[in-house]
Amino acid sequence: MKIAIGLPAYNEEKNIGKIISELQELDYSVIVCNDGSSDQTGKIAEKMGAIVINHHKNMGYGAGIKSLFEKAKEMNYDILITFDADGQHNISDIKDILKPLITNNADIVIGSRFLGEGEDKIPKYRKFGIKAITKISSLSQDLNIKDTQSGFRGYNKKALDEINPTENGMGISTEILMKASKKGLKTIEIPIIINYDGNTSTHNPASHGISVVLSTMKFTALDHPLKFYGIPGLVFLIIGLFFIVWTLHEFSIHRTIITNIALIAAGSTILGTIFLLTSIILYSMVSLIREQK
Ligand SMILES: Nc1nc2c(ncn2[C@@H]2O[C@H](COP(=O)(O)OP(=O)(O)O)[C@@H](O)[C@H]2O)c(=O)[nH]1
Ligand SMILES: [Mg+2]
Repeated sequence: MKIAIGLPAYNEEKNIGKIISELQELDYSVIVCNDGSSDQTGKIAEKMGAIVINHHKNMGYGAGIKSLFEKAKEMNYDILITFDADGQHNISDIKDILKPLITNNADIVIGSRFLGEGEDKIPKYRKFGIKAITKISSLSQDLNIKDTQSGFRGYNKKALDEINPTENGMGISTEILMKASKKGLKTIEIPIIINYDGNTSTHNPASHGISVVLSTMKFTALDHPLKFYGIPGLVFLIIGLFFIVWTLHEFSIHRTIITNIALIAAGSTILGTIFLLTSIILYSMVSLIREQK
């Protein structure tokens, strides 16, 4: 069985050398996606004999994962493990992620920070953030996964072939799980322990959160356009109608138009119409595209 460890890396010259050498000692193939780093990350990885994909500019965590997926498929690996290049993940946990994939008990294995004793090691504010993001990403689909944002994951060939991720940002972690759930792939979580010493985060938690919320909304809208845009559209139209009737009523009695009420009537009707049209257009487009596939 061909196994690759994929490291998404952005300015990780401090840690990447040590991680690659430890992985190589265990005979793993290492693929590094050097995502437009301004430091020596790419040079170090190449020198050490890792397979290196260089992005000419920084494109984001998701773009890095996409490149790792593509490389693993192109080189015919049976399993791809994604592993952070900042030293937060423990190499000794890799064998636990591999086991269910090798024995064919899962298509995707997530190293979860919220199972077992790992949870106590996470700083409080990070824990709150990760849990909030996980809640949001579970809202639209019944993912039932405790740590949707973990970057320590294993994918078998089936998962690599059937999931086609598109997000360039942090939203990719949720996107992959949503797509896996739709395709009926089996995803399981196993406990891991994360190190939180030193500088362990490139992006601030707020931008991470916003990126996940936006991409969850996007994929939910594409999945259920009628519900996502149609229902708010109808609500706005009903509100609009109510205010139109009110405006007419006032006019018939006092012969004046009350500006505020008339404005709400017009605004709500316009918004409702836009939402409804969007839902219908999007629904037709998505149906057409699905048919073509
Ligand atoms: N390809 C790519 N990798 C990134 C980017 N930002 C961070 N990473 C890598 O993704 C991994 C996790 O990033 P990190 O910022 O530590 O995330 P956190 O620990 O979840 O806050 C590390 O290996 C980083 O080098 C990026 O813009 N592009
Ligand atoms: Mg980190």
